Amino acid sequence: MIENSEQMERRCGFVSIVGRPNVGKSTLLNKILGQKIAITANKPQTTRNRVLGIRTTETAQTLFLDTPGIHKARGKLNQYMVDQALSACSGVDVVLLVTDAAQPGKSDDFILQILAKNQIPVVLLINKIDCIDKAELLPLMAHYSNSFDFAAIIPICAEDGSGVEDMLRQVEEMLPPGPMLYPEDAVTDVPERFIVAEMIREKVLRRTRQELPYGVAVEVESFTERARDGLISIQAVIYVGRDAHKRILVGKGGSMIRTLGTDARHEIERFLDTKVYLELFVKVKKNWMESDRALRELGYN
Ligand SMILES: Nc1nc2c(ncn2[C@@H]2O[C@H](COP(=O)(O)OP(=O)(O)OP(=O)(O)O)[C@@H](O)[C@H]2O)c(=O)[nH]1
Ligand SMILES: [Mg+2]
Repeated sequence: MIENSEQMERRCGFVSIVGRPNVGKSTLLNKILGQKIAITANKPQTTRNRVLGIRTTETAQTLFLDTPGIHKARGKLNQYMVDQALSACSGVDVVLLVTDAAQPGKSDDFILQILAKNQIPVVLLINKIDCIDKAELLPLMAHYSNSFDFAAIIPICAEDGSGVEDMLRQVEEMLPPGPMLYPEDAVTDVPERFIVAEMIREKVLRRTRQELPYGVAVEVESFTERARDGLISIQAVIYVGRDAHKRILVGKGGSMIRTLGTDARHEIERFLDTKVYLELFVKVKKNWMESDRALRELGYN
């Protein structure tokens, strides 16, 4: 009997996903969960908040924290983002440090110095291995193992999932035994409204260039379900810091905002698994990224 109940006990713990911007942290979280809850884009500084992703199996409940990319922060919004990431480097059971196989030259030394102080096991994930020759991998792994005492070094491709199952097994074994902290079917603790706002921001990120994407914030103002047919009606505001950015986002005769609306609606419908009516507005909040008050209002505090 005792042996049986011991076998039944799951492991449970927190695992942070950290690394430089754009290395594939959020792509990895979505792959782990088999569902998209974190937005991704081929631009640095996509993620701005910590996002919890919960994976429950027969043997463990692993609580993953996706974090913003760690970089030299200039400005208040960026400082908030880096603080979010750094605070996830302590008080957790395992840290996953994600790097980009194709850009190994860019140093992770700053992050490693912080991790070295915290005495938490660090697993190095060399991501985007689809972008390099197989022959380059072993020297790369050797280079990393000389630079830090990693608990493991695992090559992965977050996009197609190669190596991810193997990594999950290894990470599970590093967690302490303990009761589950979330219901078995929970995937995240962030509200649907937040994910919807993020999905709209993702579409802006993917359709715009230069400094515009970094000056965008999205707020869902209303989110209501129609009793008759379950259609969800969403009104959201896209905030920009400058008049010129508003003109770009609205586009000629409203063409850009219509495209963004269609892109976002498709994604939100997939996420909520129902028909959605989406209305987008663009408003200027002058230089909001440097205003403590505006940052607070937009949830960056
Ligand atoms: N080729 C390839 N591309 C990948 C892989 N994983 C992620 N990417 C791409 O890398 C880009 C950045 O991915 P994200 O998941 O947004 O990166 P991130 O580390 O969360 O970025 P920040 O939130 O800005 O810190 C996206 O264009 C992804 O599609 C991979 O395994 N292979
Ligand atoms: Mg991200």
